Amino acid sequence: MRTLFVSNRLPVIVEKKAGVWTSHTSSGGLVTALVPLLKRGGGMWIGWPGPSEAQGAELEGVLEQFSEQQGYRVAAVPLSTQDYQRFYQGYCNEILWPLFHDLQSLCNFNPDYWTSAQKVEQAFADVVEAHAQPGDLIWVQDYQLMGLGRVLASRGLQNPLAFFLHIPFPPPDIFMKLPWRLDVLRGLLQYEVIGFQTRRDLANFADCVHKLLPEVERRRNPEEVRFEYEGRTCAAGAFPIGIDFEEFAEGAASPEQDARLEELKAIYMGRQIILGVDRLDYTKGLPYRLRAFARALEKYPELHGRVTLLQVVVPSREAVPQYQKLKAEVEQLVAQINGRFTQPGWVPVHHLFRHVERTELLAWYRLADVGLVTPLKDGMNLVCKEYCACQVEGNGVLVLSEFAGASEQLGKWAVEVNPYDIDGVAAAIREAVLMPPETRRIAMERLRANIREENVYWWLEQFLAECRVIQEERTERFTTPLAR
Ligand code: GDG
Repeated sequence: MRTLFVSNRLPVIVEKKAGVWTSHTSSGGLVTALVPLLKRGGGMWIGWPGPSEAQGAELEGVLEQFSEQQGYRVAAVPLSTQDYQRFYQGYCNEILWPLFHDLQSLCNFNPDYWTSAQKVEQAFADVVEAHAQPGDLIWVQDYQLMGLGRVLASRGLQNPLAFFLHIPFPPPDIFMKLPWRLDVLRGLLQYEVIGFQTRRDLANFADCVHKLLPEVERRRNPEEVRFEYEGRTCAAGAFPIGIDFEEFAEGAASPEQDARLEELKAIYMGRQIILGVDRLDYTKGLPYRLRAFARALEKYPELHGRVTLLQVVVPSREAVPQYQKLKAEVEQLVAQINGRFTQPGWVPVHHLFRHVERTELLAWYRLADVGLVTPLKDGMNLVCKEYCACQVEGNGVLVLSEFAGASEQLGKWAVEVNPYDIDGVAAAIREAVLMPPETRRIAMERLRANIREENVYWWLEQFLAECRVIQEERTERFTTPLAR
């Protein structure tokens, strides 16, 4: 089955270098996993090419060149500046993102954003329609394009439609705040397969359908929930996304990394490194984490001089005021902690506000004695999986929020925390730092085995297998009466 993969952003960065338009692929586990599928099946990736200045024929030329270089085709959905602002920055980042992470007080339910979202969905549908061939699987990615299934179905497109949500799905009392809740739910039910990251999200979705659309029939099986709506069947399941484990593990164990590790160890002089790596985002729980670290230093003086918190914060969504406020709050907390606890030769928090090169990131993942991953809510969280994959010596301890999707798979071998519980996270930091080597080794071995097995290729295969099952059932339903 050929796949048309649709996401808000294309995996391509278009830029002008020395007066010439160039393009290169944006890296990431999802791209790595999907590219072989696209190359093999002759599929295509459809999405917005990002805020580049290239337009019309010029843009098409760059993307044509990109398609030839990469061995799979891409097609662009152009968006005007106003659509970008109202749809992406507004509807996606000021409404869906906070609401789906249970932070409804941060939402700005501006009705113009919704109007814009519908316009953008039509623009995506135009491009999908122009490229879809009969039988192609149309696989839509993430919350930005939840409504695309509805538009495609209303245009009479007969292709199988699938959707994967990378972020959490909220429980009914939060989802109900969305003024367009019925449109969104009805839209999702147009997909034949919906993938969520966890059973928690699947259960929340099923509860929302039950509460808001009681007429929809549903059947709960152990692994999935089936909904019957307007003559269509929608199968929803939990498909936790993984990483390319081998790529991280091998990258972290390379000879260059051995050398870099020695350098870093010399710099940190035997101190335990507690590592945090996050996009600047209020869902990642940075202020709570910093307060918990301060609390740990306050309550457990034995940690003084013995630990360093290395916190990488990657700039993100800088145009949104809440993100500017968060940046200032993080900087203030870091300054307060360092001002209060620094001693000659020891600065407790090393804070980097920038994107870090991948090779350096792998070195830090390998070096760190503790991976501190405490989002307030997260669809999955890949950082915790990458950290464990890079723990080639197997000595690290994962401290993990119970509200990260990853806790369903990894929680039992991590030190689990409620990220809002400052005393609890402080105690977990101490527990992790003081954990005996044998206990660390056993837990890290189990974590790594799970992440190696349930990797990004496993995720892809599970999801596509479900799509094939649903397709076969659909074909049977349509052909059986004729056969009789
Ligand atoms: C969404 C969902 C879900 C970070 N800093 C640097 C850097 N990174 C890379 C990490 C990791 C990625 O960014 C972050 O992934 P997360 O999963 O933690 O978070 P989101 O970006 O919010 O992703 C999330 C995910 O989709 C997948 O379904 O897990 O829940 O919110 O890969 O390595 N990479 C480099 N330098 C950095 O400084 N090179």
